[in-house]
Amino acid sequence: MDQWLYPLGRLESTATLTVLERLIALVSKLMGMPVIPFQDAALAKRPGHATFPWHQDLPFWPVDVREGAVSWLALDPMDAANGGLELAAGSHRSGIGPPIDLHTGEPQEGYDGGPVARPEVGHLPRLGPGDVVVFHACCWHRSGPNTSSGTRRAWSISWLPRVARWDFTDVPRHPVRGQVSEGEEVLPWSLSRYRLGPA
Ligand SMILES: O=C(O)CCC(=O)C(=O)O
Repeated sequence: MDQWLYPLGRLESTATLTVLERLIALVSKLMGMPVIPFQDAALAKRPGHATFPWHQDLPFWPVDVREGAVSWLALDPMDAANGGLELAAGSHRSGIGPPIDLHTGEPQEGYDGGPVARPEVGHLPRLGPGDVVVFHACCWHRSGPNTSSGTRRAWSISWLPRVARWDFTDVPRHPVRGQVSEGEEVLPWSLSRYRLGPA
């Protein structure tokens, strides 16, 4: 899959900011707490692109909280043939696991915990352009190979509770390191990165 980190930070489009503001309201309601966007990515799964293995997103995030959400907004129709997103319903309840190597599907090198139970069955929501699915950042998800002739694009945003702080202990190589300070609130960075109004 091709990925571009922080596309929103590079765009001048006010339409995109309107979508972001609507998503803030939606995700805050679903999470039952005020949330802030923390990173976003444009995703393109082209014909021939392979499986993206089962993983959770939270283990990749350099923060001190154990809660968060992901909004995954389809930009093209999505189905099994073009490598649609699959979610393992209820899997967030088993808590946070290790970061998964997205090439091998196995825990990243250095993981010395016990065996990792990965889901066997996924639920693939059928989405059209503009539809969004929101899931807990500990929900296991994957996508299959794109066997169709078209590109499947999406825009995903990661969301954190407003009170979250940076913690790079388990994620020392995150790209945001160097731009922020350990222990500082994520909020000011989020407001400035996403050009949102004052808190
Ligand atoms: O868009 C996809 O196929 C999967 C994306 C994903 O799992 C992720 O970005 O964490």
